[in-house]
Amino acid sequence: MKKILIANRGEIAIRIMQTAKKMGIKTVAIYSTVDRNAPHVRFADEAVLIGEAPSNKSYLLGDKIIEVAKKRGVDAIHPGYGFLSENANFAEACENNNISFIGPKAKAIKIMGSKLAAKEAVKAYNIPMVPGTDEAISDIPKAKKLAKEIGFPILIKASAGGGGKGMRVVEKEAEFESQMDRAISEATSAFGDGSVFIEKYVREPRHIEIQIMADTHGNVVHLFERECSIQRRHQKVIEEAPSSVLTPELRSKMGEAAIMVAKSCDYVGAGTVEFLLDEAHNFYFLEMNTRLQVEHPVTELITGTDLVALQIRVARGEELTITQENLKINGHALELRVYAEDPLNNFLPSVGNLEVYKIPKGENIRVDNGFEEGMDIPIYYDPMLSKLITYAETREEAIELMITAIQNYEIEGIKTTLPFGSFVCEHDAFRSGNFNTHFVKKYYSPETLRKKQEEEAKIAALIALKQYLKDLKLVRLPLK
Ligand code: MV4
Repeated sequence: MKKILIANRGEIAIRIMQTAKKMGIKTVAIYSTVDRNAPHVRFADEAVLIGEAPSNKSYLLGDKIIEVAKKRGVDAIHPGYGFLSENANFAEACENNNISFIGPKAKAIKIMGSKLAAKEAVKAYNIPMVPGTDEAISDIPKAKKLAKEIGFPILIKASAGGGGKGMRVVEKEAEFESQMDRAISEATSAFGDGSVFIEKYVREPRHIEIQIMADTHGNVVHLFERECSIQRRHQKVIEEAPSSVLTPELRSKMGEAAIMVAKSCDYVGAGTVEFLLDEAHNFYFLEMNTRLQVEHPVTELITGTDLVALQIRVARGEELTITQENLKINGHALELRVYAEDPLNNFLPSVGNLEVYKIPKGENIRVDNGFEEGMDIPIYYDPMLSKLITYAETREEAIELMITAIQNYEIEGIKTTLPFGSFVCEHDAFRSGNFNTHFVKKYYSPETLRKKQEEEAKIAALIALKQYLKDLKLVRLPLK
């Protein structure tokens, strides 16, 4: 593998190119017209304009990207996350054109892209799942009977849904029919597929996912968990590894289950198996993400691995050299996603120019970044600017380092979620480790953030005043 094309932009394109360069592999960037001067374009050995700003006219044009790859003599395509990363047709088209797709086979992407197909695939492997139906259900009286057997509250999910879309909680029997009607029509209009299924609703879950890595020789290892419960409207905010609630026993049980999920679909490459963990610490398989995830760095830090390097080696057909026995957790890592969104104004995307943009530096601070000072934030793509990642021996130290790093991150010209990040990191519930997926809804409001910022401004003013008085005294002292 001498040359790879990165079918992505921003921080993840740069992240992938960094590893490729280290491995002596040439890189080809693609870009849209608004990204002409973007850092990922300059970072690559070659760069090709692919189309207009909207994703469906550039980063989503699979056929055009393959054409470019062929012209440039590319051996493999890394899709990053988002865009074409979980597009089975694209993965297949790459292989049909003799270009290696750095990811799993199309078959695995297809299976895991459908929640019902995923449930079906793992059925024979003894993976714990939330009690529910394992088939699409459109017969409402039949569904109601099943719901009563499962017991309320129940959750209606769209099979084609994802990221929380197409889900409805039903608290009691009386609401069941109307909620089913709504769920089916919503799923039909949103996904063109009205298949829904029902599950017992887990009220206070944590979201814990397991990183796995599989080679083409039948070896599968897990690289432990990431705690991803701190999310807002299904958008992750802070991820960490390890989770403060897993015991070594639970960790290895979940790891084993994740490996089985991977085996159930002949998985190859880096993947993530999502679980819910209930209050009694029972875990349930939810779904599998068949890509390199945004939050992969926290796993890299605690395991001392380079997941992109492993992906590339697996794609070259090499056997994994890491073994389960040799994998150990070392230290604690936190990741804050820094978005160009205003936390005081309903997280509205904040577009504009990065007038000041200075990234914090220091030992055990990693910033996976795709932006630089003076750039405009394009409105066409995900508004994530960077990922601020800290690493330390203990969770407490990693949190302290995160708070300091946020203070040292200088951004002017646009609003960002950095203050929201310090709100979470300073919160007692977060610090105690005792939280679940309801954290943001439960504790966050713009008013609390505004109050916190006012308090801090007051304290800063008091410190300045104290210094001023001290200075005055120094002047006055000789007069006495
Ligand atoms: C659930 C659940 C409770 N009970 N399933 C949300 C996205 C999708 N991946 C699955 N999700 C959930 N499934 C049952 N049976 C609660 C959620 C859920 C959630 C899961 C992970 C992270 C954040 C979440 C926020 C709200 C709901």
